[in-house]
Amino acid sequence: MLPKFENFRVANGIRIYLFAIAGTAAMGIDPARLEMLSALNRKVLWLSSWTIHHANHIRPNTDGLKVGGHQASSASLANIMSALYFSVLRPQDRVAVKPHASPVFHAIQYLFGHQTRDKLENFRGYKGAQSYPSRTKDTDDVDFSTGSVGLGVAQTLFSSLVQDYVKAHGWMKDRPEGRMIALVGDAEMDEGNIFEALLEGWKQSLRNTWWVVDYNRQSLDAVVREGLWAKFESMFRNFGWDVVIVKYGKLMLEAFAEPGGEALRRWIDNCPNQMYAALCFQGGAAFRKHLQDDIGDQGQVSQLIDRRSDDELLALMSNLGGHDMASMIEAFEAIDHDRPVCFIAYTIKGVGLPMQGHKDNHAGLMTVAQMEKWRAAQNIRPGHEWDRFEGLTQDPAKLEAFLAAAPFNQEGRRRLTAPEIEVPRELTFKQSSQMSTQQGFGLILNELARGDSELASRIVTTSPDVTVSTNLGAWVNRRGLFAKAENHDLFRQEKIPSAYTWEFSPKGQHIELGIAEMNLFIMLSALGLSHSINGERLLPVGTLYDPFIERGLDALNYACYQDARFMVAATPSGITLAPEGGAHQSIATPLIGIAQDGLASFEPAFVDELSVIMRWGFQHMQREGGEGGSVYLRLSTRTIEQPQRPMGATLHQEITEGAYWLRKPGPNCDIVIAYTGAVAPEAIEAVGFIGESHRDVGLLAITSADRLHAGWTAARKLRRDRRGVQYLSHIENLLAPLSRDCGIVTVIDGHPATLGWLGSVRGNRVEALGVEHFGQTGTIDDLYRHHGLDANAIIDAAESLTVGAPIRHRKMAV
Ligand SMILES: Cc1ncc(C[n+]2csc(CCOP(=O)(O)OP(=O)(O)O)c2C)c(N)n1
Ligand SMILES: [Mg+2]
Repeated sequence: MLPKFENFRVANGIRIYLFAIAGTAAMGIDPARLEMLSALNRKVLWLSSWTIHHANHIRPNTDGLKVGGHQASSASLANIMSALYFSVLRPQDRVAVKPHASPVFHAIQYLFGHQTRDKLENFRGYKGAQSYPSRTKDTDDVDFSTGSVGLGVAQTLFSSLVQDYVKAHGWMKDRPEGRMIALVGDAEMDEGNIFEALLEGWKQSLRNTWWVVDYNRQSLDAVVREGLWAKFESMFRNFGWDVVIVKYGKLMLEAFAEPGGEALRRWIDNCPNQMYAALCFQGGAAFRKHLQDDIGDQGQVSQLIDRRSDDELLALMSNLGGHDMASMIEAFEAIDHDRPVCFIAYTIKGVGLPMQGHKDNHAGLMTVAQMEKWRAAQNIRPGHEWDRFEGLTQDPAKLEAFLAAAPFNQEGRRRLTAPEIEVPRELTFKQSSQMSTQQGFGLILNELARGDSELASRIVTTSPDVTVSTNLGAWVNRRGLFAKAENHDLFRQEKIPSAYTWEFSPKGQHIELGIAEMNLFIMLSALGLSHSINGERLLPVGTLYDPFIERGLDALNYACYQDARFMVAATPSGITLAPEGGAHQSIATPLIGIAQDGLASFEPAFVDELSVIMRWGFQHMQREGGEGGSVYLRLSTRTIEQPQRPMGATLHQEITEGAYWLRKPGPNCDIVIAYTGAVAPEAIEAVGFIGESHRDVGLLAITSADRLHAGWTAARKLRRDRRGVQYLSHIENLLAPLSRDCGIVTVIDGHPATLGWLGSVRGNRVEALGVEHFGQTGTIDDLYRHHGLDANAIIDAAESLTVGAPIRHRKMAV
């Protein structure tokens, strides 16, 4: 079915609709519906501007800081969002709102009755409506958090892929497929992660995704380059998207149909972005002058212009497609397929406000006088600014009924839930005496893949082209790769020997990504919200090389911010990946692990610890609210001797709380070695030498500096908040038997500050060993010696802490 647009052009076989038809009747949009939508749009524009104004000019300011908010960016999207939320969106659709249009979102929810006046009055204040839409902090059903531009956009794409995954696995049941929609700033499109996502979407046959570009041709600093739309258009088409350009509104189209209208259209098309923006700011008289100077000598155009007052002329020239309700509704409703669509909607930043079009309007605020004038113009009585329908001429009962009938609202709140998936009592693996944690990770997943637990059926693995090198191969061999269509491993069919079977099918449980760590984390973010978006729980496990966490860090932070639940195994890590060299060696990641909110970080030394941590992790990923979160496993390729030991409940608990005594300190302990991860053999060896002269030396195995530190700070806060409470954290309990004189040497293949804080727990002196400088290639021995992580470095550090009690034994060079 063709949309009833008046005009389109065909480029490479794709219809690009340029403008809406003049006159609503011909479009088939019920005029009464249009009237309601236009009225609500006016209200949304008012409420979003007023919310920001109130926060900046009316609410008492106690710290002198500008509160801020983006009136111009909000105005730019008010009409498009009104069209979507009040009419086009269905309950199953999910939206990522341009971050700085947050006030528009909250205004819409306020009109729906899902947002309180209190929160709007407290916009950007403590526990008020958030500056940028937040799934976790806002209370009005934000579908996807946004804030760091670009990430929310990509999230919609991956969320659509996840929906396809859920459907292919037979879990959608009767739920209709939703559209994943991003409202995108035109300058937001500069973010590279969007392009990375586009390519991945193409590879994975993306469907059900709409991106609506708010094409106001302004960024934060300036007016954007000419012709950007054409780059967008060809790029999106190149990736298999349909492109719909909504450039002119109804008033414009009517004018174009008048004698001389074609010349006006040509003038608009050729007007440079800066000039158009400047004229929008200056107003009707300025437009008249420029039009007359440029095309006023053509009789019919002059008459066309002269027939309009300055205000009418400004209204005409501001009537770009994105600000025209009928045009936007028509453009959205014309889509009758599930191909991805990019809408490029022409808009004016700050439309309808005094700062419209001004190049400096990004953070601009209306003055009190401007707001007063605007308020009066809209018949809004002082003291009634928050009244939902104040100043509208429509019957409030009809507006109320229209809102109640909006399709978006028909199924109530939008957060779905999913039951918890049972985690087996133990995650087993094939033991051997020498192993690395990375190898153990692969073995544990392999064992899960062999079984038929519900847990295994809900695990989805994903990796940015490092599936094999992070030991996911065995899992993938058994569980297959996910694709909407089957695709067999040709090497296998041709009987060419290979350790890996690369079979794609709709039932596969591994999503192979291209090399883009941003995509990995946004994919994990989308998979990790499936319980809430699709009502079906997935337990995503992603793998990458540890140093490249930093490449995807903002996306990791974003995923945690919106409370997505996933497990990430980062391997290999540190300088222990020795021959791989400096740029592959991660120094800062343990500190990221400590500092990243929503992420419990672990660095086990032994595979039995890892299996306990993974089991705990799968439960942690499913716990409600602040109790749960995501899990980061920092692993290693270093093969080390594995302990053969019984694992009782206490040890299980200690491992997940972050530490246990591998060798308990004796009564006269004056030195403790506390180690994390792959340096365990050096720590054990050093303790052996030290023990020759210091019999009571203790060896503390730290499986999670993050959990230990978090427990310690939480306990102190608890004691401060509730005086008299005697609660001690795990690390305080562990260190309690030590005397103040006991020194602690900490050692980790990562930044020494990760464990350096241990000395503050009970006032023990600390020597913190670790890596502070970019490394180089070499053997593990070479590099541990170079960075001071070897047994002798640990012994030297211990000696510096023991007063008058030298450590006589050292490891001999081999
Ligand atoms: C990753 C990131 N970098 C920078 C910013 C700061 N910032 C917020 S909005 C913006 C400009 C956005 O322009 P555009 O996308 O065109 O939106 P408009 O305000 O024009 O609607 C910038 C640079 C941010 N929020 N996130
Ligand atoms: Mg812009």
